[in-house]
Amino acid sequence: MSGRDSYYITTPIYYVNDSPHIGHAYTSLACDVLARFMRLDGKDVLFLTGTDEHGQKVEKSAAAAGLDPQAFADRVSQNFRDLAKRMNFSNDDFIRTTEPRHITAAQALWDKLTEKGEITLGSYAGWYSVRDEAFYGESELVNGKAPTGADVEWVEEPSYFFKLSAWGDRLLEFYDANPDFIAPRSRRNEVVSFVKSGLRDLSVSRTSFSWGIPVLSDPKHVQYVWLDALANYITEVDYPDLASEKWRQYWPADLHMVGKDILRFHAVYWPAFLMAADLAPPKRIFAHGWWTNEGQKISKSLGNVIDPLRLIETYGLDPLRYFLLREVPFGHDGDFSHAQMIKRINTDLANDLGNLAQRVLSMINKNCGGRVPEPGPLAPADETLLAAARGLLATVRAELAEQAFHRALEAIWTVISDSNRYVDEQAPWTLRKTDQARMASVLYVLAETVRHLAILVQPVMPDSAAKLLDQLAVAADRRGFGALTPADALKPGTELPPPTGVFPRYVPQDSAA
Ligand code: ME8
Repeated sequence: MSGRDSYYITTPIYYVNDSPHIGHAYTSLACDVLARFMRLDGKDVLFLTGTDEHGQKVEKSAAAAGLDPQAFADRVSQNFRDLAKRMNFSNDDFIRTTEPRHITAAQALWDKLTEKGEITLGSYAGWYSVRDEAFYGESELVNGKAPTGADVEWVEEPSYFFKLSAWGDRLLEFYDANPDFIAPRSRRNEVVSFVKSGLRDLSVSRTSFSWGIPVLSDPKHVQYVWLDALANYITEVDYPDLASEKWRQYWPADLHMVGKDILRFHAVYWPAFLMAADLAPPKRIFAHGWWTNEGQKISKSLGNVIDPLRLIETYGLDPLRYFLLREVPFGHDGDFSHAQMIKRINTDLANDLGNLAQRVLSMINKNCGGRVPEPGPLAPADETLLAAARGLLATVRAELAEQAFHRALEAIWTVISDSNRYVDEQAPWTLRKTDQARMASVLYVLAETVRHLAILVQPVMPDSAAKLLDQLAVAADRRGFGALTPADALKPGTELPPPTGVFPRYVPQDSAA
């Protein structure tokens, strides 16, 4: 074991019935930023994403594409791996539920639940939605459809059941004892009232199709896709080998990040399965909100699916990463708008951060011989700005502990505004003529502030931050948060490379967007 604190974070594993879109990119991006943040903060991070490849929905999509399910899954799963690369996600592994390691783990979990008397054979008659891969009670239907609007079909088949009905009180006790388990708070209340309204036993096997993990003791049955899928989180850490280093280091997971659509599976079924198998539930589930496109629900049939690759081509990767986490308070629903995207690029990135860095670096280049200037005695305004920069890590850490990306970024941008105000007030271009020693101090304070800002924006905009840090000649091993101390401050006299702009303005072209 590494001896460092660990941080295990997961994305949902995405169905391979569809191409990746902005919603998938969003969830994984949030995880990537947390994973990068925790690494820079000295933690031993395990960041997992992957694809969910079994179930009726995938089987149907494969048939529609004229492929056998495995060949179809291979193809679509690759699209998700490609997206992860293009989005610069730093996942440590990519899991597929068709891999032997996962099949072994999911079957071991099934056997454990059976051995504990938590799974028994019965028969299911009721409504099933293939799109949601979920069972619905008669009373949950709205105008003959699932509450999500998905079509349902009547299913009657022999089925194994998980005794979920017996877990209500223990789940409620668990939520009580772990008030931060479900976030945001409004979602927690939803889950608690769902559980309080009474849980029914859950059908956990299917016989009417075969694209799934076989139940070893009764191979006519395949596992219900959600039992199979959720198990991916423990497959990764070597389940059922509870003596393994990976298990001991990383389980329970620190955070399962999900969209609000799949909260119930993660916050109700999953902890019940785990507790029933004598395993600890994860520490936290965060259910984020839903993106719409210029006010409309995103759907294939409306033809308004937002392709993240297209957005990267148009706006650049780091601006997209910044926009997605800055624009909408994390946890709320959000609307994607090109106009807003352009506004953020031109205001927050080009005008605020870009302009600050560019002004400071080019003044140093022109007036200080291209070397980090030597500061004289610091004035109160200098101390105030440096203190604000040095105080940022604690604020950002506290905000990200609650997955409040927008507030973490807001805090960073407050210091960027302070810095721009300080440049205007101190007017180093005037000092150049009147007091060069004071100009050197001002430029030093600014460069040191930009060093803090660049280190702190690395999780969100890794490439752009690296360019800024290169321009400040910060060594590769001095870019972690451990370097956010006066001991690691820029050394006067250090030669700096010629500055180049890092955050260009976006100028719309006819073909853009
Ligand atoms: O549910 N806005 O997979 P899935 C925001 N395989 N996020 C969105 C979104 C949108 N418009 N659309 C999708 C599954 N998402 C299961 C998960 S986990 C053990 C199994 C994101 O491919 C969001 O994170 O349908 C949502 O929860 C997820 O994609 C659903 O992905």
